[in-house]
Amino acid sequence: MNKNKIKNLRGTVVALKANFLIVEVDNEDLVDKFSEKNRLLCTRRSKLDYQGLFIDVGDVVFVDSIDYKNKRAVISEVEPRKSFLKRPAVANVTLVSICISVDEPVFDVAQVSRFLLTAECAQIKPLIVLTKIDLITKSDLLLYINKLKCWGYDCIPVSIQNSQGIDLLIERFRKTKLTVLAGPSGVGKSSLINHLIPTASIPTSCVSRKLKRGTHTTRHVELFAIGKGSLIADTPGFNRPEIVSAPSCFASLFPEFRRQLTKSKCKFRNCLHRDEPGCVIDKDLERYPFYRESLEEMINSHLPYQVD
Ligand SMILES: Nc1nc2c(ncn2[C@@H]2O[C@H](COP(=O)(O)OP(=O)(O)OP(=O)(O)O)[C@@H](O)[C@H]2O)c(=O)[nH]1
Ligand SMILES: [Mg+2]
Ligand SMILES: [Zn+2]
Repeated sequence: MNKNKIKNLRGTVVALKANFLIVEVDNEDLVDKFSEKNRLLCTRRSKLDYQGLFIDVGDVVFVDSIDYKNKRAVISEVEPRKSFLKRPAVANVTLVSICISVDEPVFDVAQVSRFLLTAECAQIKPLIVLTKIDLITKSDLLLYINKLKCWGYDCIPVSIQNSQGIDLLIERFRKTKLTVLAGPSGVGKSSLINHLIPTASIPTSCVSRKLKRGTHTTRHVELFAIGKGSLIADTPGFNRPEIVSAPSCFASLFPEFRRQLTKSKCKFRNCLHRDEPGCVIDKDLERYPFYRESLEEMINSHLPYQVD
């Protein structure tokens, strides 16, 4: 790195707005130079375009040509990414927090599984946040917790109505560098961030009575600071994440199948765990029908498979 670059400020892209990138600079000593947050509206040096570098939310960048008065700057360099989540698109993610409501919208095994599969594909360990637990009884909640445990996942049950689970969640997010809240529309991702960070003031809206689904209120990814050095991303909800896997690796994306496959081996090395003789996968597991259906869909699809 040459001397010139040391003078530049380092920061994180917290949002994309039209052709601009909003960068929050790391240096807290500069807070006086900004009226509130250390945020700058940035364009990018054209050399980055020539290098084919696409900058996304979560990217760590260096800015120069800083105009403190108008809060403008130019991005001159992007640090290599440590990870990248494709949808929602966020760079340098260290925790994917999948938000699932126990009701309004209803808990749907296939939908929850699709979200979990996106994290598994990106090789990022997901944390499930079970939201709106004020809407169900304690015994029903225990059923959900046990269900997820059988799939191989821990969860943090929360409610913004009675603040249950909120302290635990804050503690977890403050220990994490960059958490992404992902999940279907209407499960309460933005409401949760507003509850955790009252200054965030993100617009939220009610679940549609008629469709019993969210109304796609959040349209863009945005990062918020939650404690020193920790960020949390609000993202637009989407209802049916795509499964990107080859049929031969698909089973390894399910922790409960992985567990069985490490204990014993199927008779055939290329077993797809359908009706092959000597298959060790327990067909009574709750998510087996989902696995089987998705596998058939994958095999019958004429699209080329993408091997991860
Ligand atoms: N009962 C109950 N309602 C909640 C809770 N959290 C959020 N909600 C409600 O759920 C609705 C949807 O919340 P949002 O925060 O807009 O949901 P979202 O996940 O951000 O939705 P998108 O932006 O569309 O992806 C709002 O009416 C919230 O008041 C909760 O803990 N309990
Ligand atoms: Mg939202
Ligand atoms: Zn098998």
